Amino acid sequence: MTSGSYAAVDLGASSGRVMLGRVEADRLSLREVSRFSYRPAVRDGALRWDAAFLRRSVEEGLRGLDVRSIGIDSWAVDYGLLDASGELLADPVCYRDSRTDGVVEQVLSKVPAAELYDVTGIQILPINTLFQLVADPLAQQASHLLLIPDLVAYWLTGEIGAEHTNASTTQLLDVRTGQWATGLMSRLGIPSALFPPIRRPGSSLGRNVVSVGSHDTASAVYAVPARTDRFGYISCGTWSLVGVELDRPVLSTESLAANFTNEAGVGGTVRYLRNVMGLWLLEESLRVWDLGRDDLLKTAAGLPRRAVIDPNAPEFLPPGDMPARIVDACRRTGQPVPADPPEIVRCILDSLAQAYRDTLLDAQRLSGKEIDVVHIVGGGSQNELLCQLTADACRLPVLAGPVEATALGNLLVQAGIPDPRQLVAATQEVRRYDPSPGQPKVKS
Ligand code: LFR
Repeated sequence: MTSGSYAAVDLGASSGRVMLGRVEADRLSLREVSRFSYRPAVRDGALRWDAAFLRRSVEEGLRGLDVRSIGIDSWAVDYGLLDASGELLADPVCYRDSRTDGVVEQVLSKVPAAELYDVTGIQILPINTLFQLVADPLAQQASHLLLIPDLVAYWLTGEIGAEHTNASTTQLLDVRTGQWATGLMSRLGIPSALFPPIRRPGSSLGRNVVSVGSHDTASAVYAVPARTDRFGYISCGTWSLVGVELDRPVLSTESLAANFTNEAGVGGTVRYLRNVMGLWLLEESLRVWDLGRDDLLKTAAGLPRRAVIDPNAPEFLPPGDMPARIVDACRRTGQPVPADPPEIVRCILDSLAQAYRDTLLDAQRLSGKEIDVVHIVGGGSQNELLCQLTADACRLPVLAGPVEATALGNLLVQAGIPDPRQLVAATQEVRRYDPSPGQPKVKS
């Protein structure tokens, strides 16, 4: 390992940050040096990210930093298309855009789900790059496709490549070989020439940029402060990524039916998990209400559990009036209808906790890996009510923190720390939540 200062560029769904980290054999500290907010907006007929704003914000955030190297991570599946001269053809489209409506069915009529899963090991979600590309008219015109962190790395270095952990989320990577699934691409009319060579976390890109687990979830899982391998994790932000870490993928029919994914982790691990819609449900609701989050959470903590929705229902994916959609889902399923914002917040958190429990039970059943603790990392680890409800639902202790797992995982790869989880556990704040006494025993 190399002690020193490192920069982590961490781009989320609603804001990006440049973090400055100091890594030593027994110390790990982190400071935010710049934060910039953005939201995808409808332009030229689609919900798009503002590439020029992202580029400017990252470059300004990094200016003047004295660091050994820079690592970049972001959300998965979205991409920019470049022309032959290396210019973006258009602003990248956000995975929440409706262009993928109906595309899953269209693709599955050409390549059956079982085959798609056997080749890629990836859960079938309409957001996946594969479905976005089939719906993208520019795909036939472009010369290169770069996933968001690879696009930022290209702006900083001029190098093109596809980092492995994030490339796995496209559903166009062969889970066995770790290389692009070109046979699958040609059957779907996706030009394989778009895809640059795969690079692994830890490799150097030049100009001080080092390839990290560029999928934010891969970086977050790398920094889970687990002290044993019998743990489940919830990487909890806009999405909640819920699962276990494995040495090899699970590609069984049962696993496909349960829509579990085998995303690539740092260091050859497999992130066996399912996406749960996550704090998006809360964030979108808060945007409608314009009420204080802390007060709402405090009131919600004093309420009983009443209605529970399926957070993964497709109707919750697009932006818009989230409270109305939640109320409607409760009414349609014949449950008590939440009457005010605190009741809706309580419904969201109870629904997430139940989805976490179901997902962790499924992960154990399908993989054969047993867990006796649940780690919650990311922004959601600060939500005390959610952590307690998760401990109660899972009937397992929850260890919450670090909040900045993604940025830490990014730095730890750059520094080449031999035992990253041990360093995180020894240096970062982690809070424990035990299941409340007197709760009924969970049946799987
Ligand atoms: C989390 C995340 C998830 C991915 C979703 C969409 O930020 O990267 O892992 O499924 O965003 O990209």
